[in-house]
Amino acid sequence: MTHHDVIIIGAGFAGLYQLHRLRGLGFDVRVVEAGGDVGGTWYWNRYPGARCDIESIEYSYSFDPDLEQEWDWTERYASQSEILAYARHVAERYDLRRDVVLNTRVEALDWDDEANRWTVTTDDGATSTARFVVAATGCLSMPSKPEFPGRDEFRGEQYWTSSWPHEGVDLSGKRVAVIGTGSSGLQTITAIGPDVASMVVFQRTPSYAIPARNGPVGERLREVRGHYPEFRELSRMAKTGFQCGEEETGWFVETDRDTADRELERRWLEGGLCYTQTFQDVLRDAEANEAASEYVRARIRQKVDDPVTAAKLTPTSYPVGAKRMCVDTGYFETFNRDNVSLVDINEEPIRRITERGIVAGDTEYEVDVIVFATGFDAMTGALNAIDIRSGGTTLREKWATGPRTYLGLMSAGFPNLFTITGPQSPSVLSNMMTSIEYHVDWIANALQHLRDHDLERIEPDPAAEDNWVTTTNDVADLTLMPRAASWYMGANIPGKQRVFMPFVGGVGTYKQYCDGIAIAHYHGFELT
Ligand code: NA7
Repeated sequence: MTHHDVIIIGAGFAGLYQLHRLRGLGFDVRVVEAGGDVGGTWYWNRYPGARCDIESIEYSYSFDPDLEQEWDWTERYASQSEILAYARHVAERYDLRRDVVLNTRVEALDWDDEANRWTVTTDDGATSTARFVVAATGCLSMPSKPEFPGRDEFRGEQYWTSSWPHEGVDLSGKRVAVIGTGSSGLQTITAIGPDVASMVVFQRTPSYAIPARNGPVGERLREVRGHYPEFRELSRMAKTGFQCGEEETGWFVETDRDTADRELERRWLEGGLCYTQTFQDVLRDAEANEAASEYVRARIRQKVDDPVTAAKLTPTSYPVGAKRMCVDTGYFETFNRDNVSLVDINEEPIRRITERGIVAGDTEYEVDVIVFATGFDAMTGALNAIDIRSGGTTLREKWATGPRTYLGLMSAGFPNLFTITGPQSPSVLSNMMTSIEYHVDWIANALQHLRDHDLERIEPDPAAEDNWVTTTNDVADLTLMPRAASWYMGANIPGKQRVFMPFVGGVGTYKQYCDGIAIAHYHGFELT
């Protein structure tokens, strides 16, 4: 049985950087990755049109100024293939692959309270031990595959956006059904619309989508490269871990209506996820939110020719931003095509899948291909898939009524186990790159501190954890975010406890909090 100082689970952007940082500090580290290559999310999600919706100048590592200068992004929003190429480049450039074991899934973690170490079991039957484990397992990495009766009978092809075939799929000239209209569904639908013979989209909840206004990044990249350190510092202190010109942002309630409308239009024309930052109170005040929501609804109605289809595509049941917003490049216009139609499954529920297609309401929709874009068991899914045991209990049992963590970094009773972008940290409400780098650095500093002080164990004090859980819930309740049945709430997974999982207080605030705790000798943690 091999022993390491640290075993990292996952070789996405979090795992790769954690390896680099800890190796630099002289730790003996091994990364275990289920996929056939590095890249995490960007390794698996290769469906047509897959693209990041955070700008490439922000969605990139900041830890090495040379890397920032040498990697050329081509577009404002990078495509999946470009981001995967970047992950591979990083793996090569820092010689990371020699410590990464691919095609191997971690199945169990067992804490030995005497020896202060974890036993890690993988799906090849092997076990190894480590003083520390870092779960870099991702927030949207455990696909949700809802059961549709009769699915096995379907004679055509079936694909999940979350595990798209690597050899690619030729959909041209085929009759295609797409189930799901979140970010993945939107991108797929927009990309394949012109190629397929016909497409029927099955929608449960319409999405708010803001135009991407994608294009070459050119001049902007050159400009930012001239002052990247200052640029990154602003992103680290921003609410979402990327910049939305927050310093200029006012409050809707203090703004006259004409000015407010002009501001919404400005943000709409700028494009992208900064839209909900138009005013400080969009995600907090119902009136401010309604103005922002209504602005998007009006734009959707303008884009879609058929009023009935437009009405179905227009979200009215929840506030903009309370579910993950989408960024689109012609999604709504796709429904103006003659070969594309929409089924609202609230009106026509999916009854079953047959050998020929999908029966919804009283109609059988005959298709050659079904694409499932049904999302993920977010934030806790990948962690709960591992049998994590300590002191006679499992993390899954502990989290049965919702995740409990201190700072989203550790969970009491599970010593020496860190979670990068874990629940109750800003994670999915932020630029993942900013949040990942922050957690990686925080964890690296903590391990260095332990080593320097001859300590071998760290875990949260249960009282500190209780306070953090209360704080995250209280902060969420100050916003409109819990007012939608979203995957932030676990609402997309039948039977999952509904509790708002990410920390909504902002990336900059969170950083100050965690920095302060580290400086105060890891206040709220027990170090032994
Ligand atoms: P999402 O955003 O969770 O979208 C999944 C979609 O699938 C969403 O429209 C769901 O409707 C729909 N869905 C889920 N289950 C069903 C069933 N059983 N029947 C019909 N429709 C269903 O996942 P994505 O992969 O699109 O995006 C994930 C993240 O990637 C995204 O937020 C960005 O961070 C990038 P619902 O809304 O739950 O009613």
